[in-house]
Amino acid sequence: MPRALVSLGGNEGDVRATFRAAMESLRRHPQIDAVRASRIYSTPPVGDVAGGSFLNAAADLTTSLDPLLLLDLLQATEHQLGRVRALHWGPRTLDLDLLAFDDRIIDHPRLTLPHPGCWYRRFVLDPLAEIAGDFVHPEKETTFRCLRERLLVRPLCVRVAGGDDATRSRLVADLVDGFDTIECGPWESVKDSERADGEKRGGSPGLLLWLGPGAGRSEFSELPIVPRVDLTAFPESLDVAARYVLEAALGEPRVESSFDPG
Ligand code: A4P
Ligand code: MG
Repeated sequence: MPRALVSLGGNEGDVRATFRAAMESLRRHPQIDAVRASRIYSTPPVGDVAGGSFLNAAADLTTSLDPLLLLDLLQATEHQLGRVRALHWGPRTLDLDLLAFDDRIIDHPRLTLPHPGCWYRRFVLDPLAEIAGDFVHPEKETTFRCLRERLLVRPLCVRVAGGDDATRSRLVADLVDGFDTIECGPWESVKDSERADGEKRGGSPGLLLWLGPGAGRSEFSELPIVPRVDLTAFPESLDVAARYVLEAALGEPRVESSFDPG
């Protein structure tokens, strides 16, 4: 049976009880089997309107549902457990994201797989690595365990590519000012030998932020696959998107509790 990975997040109400109810409802579904849950983590909120700190967890399951039907079920579960979609990225009782479904790559108006943020967000990766560390991210072609470990290096090496010289320099300066656990510079300044060596070692830099152009994407496709993030795909401005990516990659989750089977 196909294997699916799901993330749980929430920062409103009794989130532990909501997570428990969500897990019970997944376990009860006749087309879902073998649900394993991670521990629950307390995580710093990412995003300016996200609200207070979050609890996050992950689930690893097998299912005979197809990906869109599983998404329908996750959304129905969010709804039953009190989720109101008032504000994009706003505070929520429960967010259930489908992170991956076997090795499927899907670009559908309702479903992007793998979930675009799943490989650099510590609030997703820490719980996930605990229960599905060996699962291979189908685009990055490396395991979730490795994707998490790459982000633990301090200072984290961040490179900025694309855009014009002025935008790139301004963003580098802002990020150096805003984050004291990174080492940041333009990608273009990295020597070819250093790049080749880094790629051989599994992909230095830790993160490679792409500023565009958004159309055509030929230069983006030449960047190393593991660390690259296309900031033009975010609805926010480039500097806000960069800040969100770094907050998500650097924010340290803390184990809060074991999943209480209820
Ligand atoms: N959608 C597309 N692909 C997927 C997928 N793989 N899984 C569509 C789930 N949904 C997917 O989602 C918006 C639309 O995405 C849906 O209509 C669905 O068809 P949503 O759940 O309604 O809205 P959202 O959750 O506000 O937006 P989004 O983009 O999913 O936000 P994220 O990525 O979930 O981030 N900080 C901490 N510490 N912990 C968190 O959990 N979460 C967020 C929200 C921000 N900050 C956080 C956390
Ligand atoms: Mg969501």
